[in-house]
Amino acid sequence: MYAQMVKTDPRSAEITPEEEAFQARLDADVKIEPKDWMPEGYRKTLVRQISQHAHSEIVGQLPEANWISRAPTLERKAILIAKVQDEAGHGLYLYCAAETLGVSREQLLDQLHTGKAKYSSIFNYPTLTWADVGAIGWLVDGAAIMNQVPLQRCSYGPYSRAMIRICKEESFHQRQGFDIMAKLAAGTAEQKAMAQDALNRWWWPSLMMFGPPDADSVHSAQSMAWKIKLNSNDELRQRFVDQTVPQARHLGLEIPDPDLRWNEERGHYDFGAIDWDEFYRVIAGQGPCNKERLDTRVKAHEDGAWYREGLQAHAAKKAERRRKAAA
Ligand code: BYC
Repeated sequence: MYAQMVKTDPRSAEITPEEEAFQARLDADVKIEPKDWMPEGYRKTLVRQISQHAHSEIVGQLPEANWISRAPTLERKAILIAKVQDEAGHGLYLYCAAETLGVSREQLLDQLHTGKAKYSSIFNYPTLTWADVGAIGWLVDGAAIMNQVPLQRCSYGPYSRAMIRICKEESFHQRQGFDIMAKLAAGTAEQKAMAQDALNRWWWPSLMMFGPPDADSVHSAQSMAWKIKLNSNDELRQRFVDQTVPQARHLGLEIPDPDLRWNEERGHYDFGAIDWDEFYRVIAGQGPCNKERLDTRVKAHEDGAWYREGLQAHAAKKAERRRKAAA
């Protein structure tokens, strides 16, 4: 379906003087701030991307949180708790960035809970063993960093600034995942097999995180012209493969792709075909864990209603006291 949609070059369409001035600011790398004029499409695209990103951080806590109670040592447990908490923080920075575009937190959450807004495909896969926590840190956070480092330079000020802190924390996450994999890969034959099995299951879904191939990407051309995206999906996917293959070799693990080979001419690894049918099934809600993830999220939101109400009542009381003191 996506492949059949027509992409237009935003610069070839007729543009108003306001739009022209806006594009000139983007071309000069001047950041756009919340109160600046912006085309409605720019605002909507940002809300879509930032909120999808925020939802991914929040839903992304679930597969790993599943292992907090079963982490193999106290140290691993403490590290994993810190990582999962970091993801909650990332969600909050990103919801705040989206809110600067005139959309409320309630609206954003409602879109997630009713299935209207997407979150990353990767979080619809199960975490079956402890090695999956390592593979998520190494591969999923690794892919996230590859995508998010350029976003620190994106054109929208609040989003680009949120990404700076997020990227710092994601690199710690990636290192902790690699460390888990390194320990397992250097352990007993059974531990090494567990690491290999996790790599086998997470490799292809990690490549899908970067989105559909450029030829089928609906939003890339416009988002790149607006500097909401700085690189194409395929470009970042290739960078990720090039960076990760030597890391797998260092671990003594094998990437589950018989077509993977170094291409001297291109200066990149060639890799096998991605199962895009699987990707579209997962983002359409038919992945292995979509229902479980959404049900868990909705239940957590409903269970937390009393707490949100309490916070609001407390804030209202404080404001009332301040008003009285000032009168
Ligand atoms: N999953 O035109 P395209 C993390 C959708 S990491 C689900 O190329 P775009 C974390 C896309 O939304 C993950 N849906 O889209 C890591 C669009 O559908 P709609 C979060 C996907 O936006 C570790 C359609 O496919 N990172 O948070 O130009 C621990 C066509 O695609 C996916 C971000 O969100 C996918 N993988 O490019 C915890 C980074 N890929 O919206 C947490 C910011 C595509 O028209 N986002 N779709 O219905 C981006 O950079 C871009 O949005 C993407 C997609 C590269 C993901």
